[in-house]
Amino acid sequence: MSGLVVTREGGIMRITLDRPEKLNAIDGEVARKARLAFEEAALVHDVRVVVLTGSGRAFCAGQDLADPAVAPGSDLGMTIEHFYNPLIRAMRALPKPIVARVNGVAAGAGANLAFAADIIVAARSASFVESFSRIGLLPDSGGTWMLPRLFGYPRAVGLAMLGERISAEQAHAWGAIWQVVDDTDLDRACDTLAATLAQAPTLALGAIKTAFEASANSTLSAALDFERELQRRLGASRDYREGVEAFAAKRKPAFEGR
Ligand code: LHQ
Repeated sequence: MSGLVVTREGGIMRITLDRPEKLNAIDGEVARKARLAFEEAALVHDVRVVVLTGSGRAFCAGQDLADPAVAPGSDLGMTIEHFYNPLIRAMRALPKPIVARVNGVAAGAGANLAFAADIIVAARSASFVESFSRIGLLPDSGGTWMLPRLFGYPRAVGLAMLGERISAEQAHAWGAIWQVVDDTDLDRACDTLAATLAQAPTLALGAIKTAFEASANSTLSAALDFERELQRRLGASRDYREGVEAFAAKRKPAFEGR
């Protein structure tokens, strides 16, 4: 697929933004294909983790600013409604873990795509920039929701208003990403992580994601109720049975994601 490469192997779906000459800037078509890939990941049992990354020196430079669809005066709301919002919704609704392998700069919607993943691993040379305010926009693709949660209000509003680029190390020091690794270790770190997640009890991981999402706007009491219902379902899963049996037998569990 032009602009996007999707592969599947060993329980892992890899989605690679692939327009390196434009730092993997995306347009509506690439966003649509990425959304379809996440929807496919939700439906296919054999996919137990998704790794999102970019080819070349960048992760993603956000919307392709040369795309006529976003020329000044055009209806940006339409582009967002048709392409970006469905993509972010598909990522957050996927009941399976998403690893962002941030191999280089992540700018604008590209940064917020990374932040919409569950586990963010960045190369030491990578960076994040909420570049929207530099061109007279506000952070979209979930940025206004995600940034205060990941960074806390003071840093989120600073990032959004100033549009300054921060290093992967800074993002890690601020607690917004899982891990920063040397560039040469990025593949090893992400492959290990993806392999671990691909053998994890997928239903439980999906429930964690669903419950965290729901808790963002709920009371503790409502979260307790929700946990009860999700745990009830997980208690009936094959993986719970396997987990308990493996624990008793002092062996490694072989989870199937069922
Ligand atoms: C690009 C881009 C790019 C095209 C680099 N487009 N060519 C959603 C939908 C609706 C409305 C609007 O908004 C959105 C969401 C958004 O994402 S809005 C925000 C869009 N993104 C940006 O504003 C980021 C623009 N890019 C940059 O600030 C820099 O390029 C970064 C910080 C990403 C990287 O800087 P450098 O490493 O110095 O690289 P560079 O600037 O030299 O870029 C390399 C090439 O990539 C260059 O092309 P050229 O032909 O001169 O080599 C750039 O024009 C091209 N490029 N981003 N978004």
